[in-house]
Amino acid sequence: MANSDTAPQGSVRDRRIVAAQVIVTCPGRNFVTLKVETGAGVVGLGDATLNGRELAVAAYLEHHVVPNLIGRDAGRIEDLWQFLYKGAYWRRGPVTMTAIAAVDVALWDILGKMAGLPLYQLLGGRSRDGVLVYGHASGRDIEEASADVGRFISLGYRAVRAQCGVPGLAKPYGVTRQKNAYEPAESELPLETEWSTPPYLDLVPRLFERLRSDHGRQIELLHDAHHRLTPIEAARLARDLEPYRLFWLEDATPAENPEGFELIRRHSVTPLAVGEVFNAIWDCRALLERQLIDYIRTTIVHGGGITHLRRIADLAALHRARTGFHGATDLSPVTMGAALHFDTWVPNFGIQEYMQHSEQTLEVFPHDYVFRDGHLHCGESPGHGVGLDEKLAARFPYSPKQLPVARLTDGTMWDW
Ligand code: EZ4
Ligand code: CO
Repeated sequence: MANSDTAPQGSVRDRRIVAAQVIVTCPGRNFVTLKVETGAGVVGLGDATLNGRELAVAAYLEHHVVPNLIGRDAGRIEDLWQFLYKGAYWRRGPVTMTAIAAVDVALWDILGKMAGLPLYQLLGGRSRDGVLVYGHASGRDIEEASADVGRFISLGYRAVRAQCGVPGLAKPYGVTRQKNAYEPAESELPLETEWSTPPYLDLVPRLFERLRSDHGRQIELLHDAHHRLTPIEAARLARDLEPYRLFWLEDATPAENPEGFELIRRHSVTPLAVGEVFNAIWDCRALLERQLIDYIRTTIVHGGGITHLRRIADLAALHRARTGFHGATDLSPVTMGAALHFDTWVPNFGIQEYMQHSEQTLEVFPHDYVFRDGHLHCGESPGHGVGLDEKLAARFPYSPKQLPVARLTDGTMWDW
């Protein structure tokens, strides 16, 4: 029944899914990719990477999703989404929603290739010329962080996230020791890092005071508190940062409890961004409906794919919130490609995070998006425009890595 509208087996219009394969590769960091193929030989790719928990999604796909795909019509994107979401009975959660996203993105990719159209065109066409992105600057101290922001500006960036070492704390979030981009998942078992809020709250306003004085009022500046503050501490930081006009303050406090954001709102007009660890519209709902955030960060790979993100973006639009998709290096270039098409179309676009992948990663994932004048531009090739060099991928076997944990200086487990 589900396949009654597909063309004869093997014909050029045969949309039946004949194969689906999970490919795990580690070109510098781990990525999980789902490759779906139709009877007509059209191939679509979806990202299924969940940092530090990669094999859980790979197993979910291999054992519980792929057997359900074979023989189904790849053109029934909505119905397959509903089948995987409702049919599992066990709804939501990062593993399930990442697996659903991988299928969904692969099917949109196939649709684009069948139609001979870039994904943004299928969504409703172009709403803007390019996608404003922000890069990640960091430094061990304020001096270094400011120099790094300057480096991004000289590369053409119009928006930069700034993170900075905290005196007395080894390995704070977001600060890289090497020249390459910050990669938090660096050891097989979680690295134990130390956290203390008072010196951080003292430092961050001074960092942004310095950034405004060094780089002027035009550059957009962002900061990620990475869930480490209590609501009242977050309120104080948001208020202290007001003179420096941040584009946003991200993940100021854990968002399981939306009431925490009411406290922040009561005290500050610094724009707030939340949602990179969300995976469904239900996680976003209270924060959006109660006007508690300005940017929603839930992205395609962890939020059930394009089909579900459209709904989240529409809900955000009702409340004048805009998108600001997560774009760390632990989301593969496949997600970046799909996200850029979405960003090019979505009416309530805000900004896109852009942490550049390593050369090795980019070689494994040939792509057609380009960076120019502070913006990323999706390509015009059919689908999302990102491929996978399987031969090269096979040379980089999976390497187990987990994200760090954080403890207060007395040993108490804290939010990382
Ligand atoms: O720590 O994606 O805004 N970006 C971030 C990221 C997250 C990683 C976790 O896997 O917070 O750097
Ligand atoms: Co973040």
